[in-house]
Amino acid sequence: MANGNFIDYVKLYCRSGKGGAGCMHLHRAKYLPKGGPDGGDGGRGGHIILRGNRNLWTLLHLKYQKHILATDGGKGGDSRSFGKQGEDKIVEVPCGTVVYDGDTGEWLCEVKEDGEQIVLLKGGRGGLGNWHFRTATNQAPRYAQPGEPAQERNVILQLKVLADVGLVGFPNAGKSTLLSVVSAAKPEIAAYPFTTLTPQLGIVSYRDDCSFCMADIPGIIEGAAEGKGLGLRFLRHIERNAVLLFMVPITSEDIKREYEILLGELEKYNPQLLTKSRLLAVTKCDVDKPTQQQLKKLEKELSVPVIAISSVSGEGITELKDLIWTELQKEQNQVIEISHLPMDIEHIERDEQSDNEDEEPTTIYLNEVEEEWDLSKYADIGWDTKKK
Ligand SMILES: Nc1nc2c(ncn2[C@@H]2O[C@H](COP(=O)(O)OP(=O)(O)OP(=O)(O)O)[C@@H](O)[C@H]2O)c(=O)[nH]1
Ligand SMILES: [Mg+2]
Repeated sequence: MANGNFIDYVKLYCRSGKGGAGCMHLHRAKYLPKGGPDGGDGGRGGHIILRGNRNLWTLLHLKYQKHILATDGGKGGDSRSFGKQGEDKIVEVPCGTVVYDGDTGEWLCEVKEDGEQIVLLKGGRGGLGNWHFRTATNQAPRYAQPGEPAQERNVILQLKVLADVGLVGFPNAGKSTLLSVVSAAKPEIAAYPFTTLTPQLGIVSYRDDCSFCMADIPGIIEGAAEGKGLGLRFLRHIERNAVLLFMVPITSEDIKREYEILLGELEKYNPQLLTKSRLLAVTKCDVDKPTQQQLKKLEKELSVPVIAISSVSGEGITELKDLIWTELQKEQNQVIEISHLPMDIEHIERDEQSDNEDEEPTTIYLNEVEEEWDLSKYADIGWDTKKK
């Protein structure tokens, strides 16, 4: 997928449908001038529903769709007929979409699974028709309930891709090369930093029928938390990975220091990231072979499993897959819950300025009856509220 097509942030204005008004109607037929109240109920307004879809993996389809509006419920009719129900608006989103309030940045909900549906905004209930209000003392109620108002809200959808393993490393560490070797993904690979500009996903098949998902994110550098390099914007894509695979090339001057810098940057972004299982792969081991003692020493100093790999010669790749699989099977890595910090909407690292200036329709729905009831037309048939 081309880089420009990976959209992981959209801001939308959503509005559900308002409920239809109940009907005020008095039945009248030939030889039956006082047929009684028979106004039907209004229909429910349409909901705004988010639905997870595993076939999507970007929010691109919503990029140019700024307003999502469900339709209103229809008014009730005479003969106790119900108003039409408003049409629900179903918004398909990739699994792993997190929803924030567009004005306050407050976390609202999260769509995790394929087919999971979340009602973001409820449609208003339809009002009751005057048939419901008939009593022994008021046999001709000349009022009906109005429909409930619609709900409206600005929301921000942010995608945090759901993968099992996330690759963390400096630029040029060989992350994309590993992904291309173990999966069918075809990320861009080159000998210059920041080749990868958007997250890439790959499905790694393991042994017979097993597989897991691997996410390659753009390289991180020291000071990323202060916005250096591509910053930490993409780190949210590893927030929900069960295992983090750190990658440091053997050519690095100080593997330990490089690992610690990466860890420090992750901590600055979200300290919860440090609670995840970690593995360290020393990459490019075809260039220079580390000794067993060196690896053991690293393992001890950093208290993390260390493995030497080479994507070029294939050395250590099977062992790495075994290691990742064993980690993924551990019980503590099965549930990947993470609390989503509220979004700082003042400082979003996005060029969405123009979008924010979009004029949103300022529709205010009050609990009002939609039409004035014309009572005079009933005067001549003897239906009068003053008359007992
Ligand atoms: N010799 C050798 N070279 C490798 C190996 N893995 C990657 N490289 C080379 O290292 C360079 C960078 O590889 P990438 O996979 O693009 O690195 P990256 O970590 O994805 O880099 P960014 O996307 O910029 O963050 C490329 O020139 C690769 O050919 C390896 O196992 N052995
Ligand atoms: Mg890359």
